[in-house]
Amino acid sequence: MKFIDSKFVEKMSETTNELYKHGWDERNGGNVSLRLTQEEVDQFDDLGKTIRNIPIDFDASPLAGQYYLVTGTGRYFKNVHNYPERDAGLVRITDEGNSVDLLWGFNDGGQPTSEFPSHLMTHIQRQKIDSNQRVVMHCHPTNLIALSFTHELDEASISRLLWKMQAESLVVFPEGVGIIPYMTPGTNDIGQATADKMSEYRVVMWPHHGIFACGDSMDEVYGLIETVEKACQIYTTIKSQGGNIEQSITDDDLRDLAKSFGVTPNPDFLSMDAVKN
Ligand code: 2HA
Ligand code: ZN
Repeated sequence: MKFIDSKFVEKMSETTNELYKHGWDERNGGNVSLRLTQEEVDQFDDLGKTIRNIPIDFDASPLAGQYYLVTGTGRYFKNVHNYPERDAGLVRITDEGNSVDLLWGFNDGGQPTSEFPSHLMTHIQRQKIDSNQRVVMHCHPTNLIALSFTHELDEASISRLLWKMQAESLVVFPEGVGIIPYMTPGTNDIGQATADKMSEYRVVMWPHHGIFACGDSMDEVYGLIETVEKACQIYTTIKSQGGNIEQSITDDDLRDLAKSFGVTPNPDFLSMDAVKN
């Protein structure tokens, strides 16, 4: 079987297209990486040899030997589903961790996303917590970015706000939303700051820029971003309806939700002491 016909390329194509259609990845905005296992890679006849080696300028040696299907730098998400072999690539992290071997894709000379440091640093961090960690996704959701201008950049305050915008929020991101300061994209510094937050969160807000999220599957991470952005959109809509909140989800309601769905809310943002019986 050829890799181009795989479910991995299909899922990458479908997801980047969905992200584009939501308006969260204008021009070349956004990037996705998906880890594949050795067994998965071994199924394909055409992944035998290295096409070329691509240097990276940070130490990815904790991921040595791992495989990542990743979108390319400068590529437009509106195009990936038509040109996956040009706009995405499958790479293997070399043993030294300072470069990747290209096994498939980037067939016009392309390279992994400019946010590859943030992706790989996040993979390193999350694999310490969750051995099933596979996906990192970055995009530019409109309402979340808007919120980073109008709301104080406080993790407790924004997490509690988003939990109260819809019943689903607390169940999908009980740990809340991490926030880093505004930082220059594409740098190792933003990568390290993001990865540090990923020790506690699966979603990190990049103020005035977008969102970084991670998890075990494409659908799960996409769904996480969708749920956060939906909560932000409801907040935008409330403000555009005049902003008066006549009634809302209370802290007791959040505690009941947590109990009912068996999730543990971040204790810094919601105490479970007062659970109603
Ligand atoms: O890939 O979104 O943050 C383009 C970006 C950079
Ligand atoms: Zn971006």
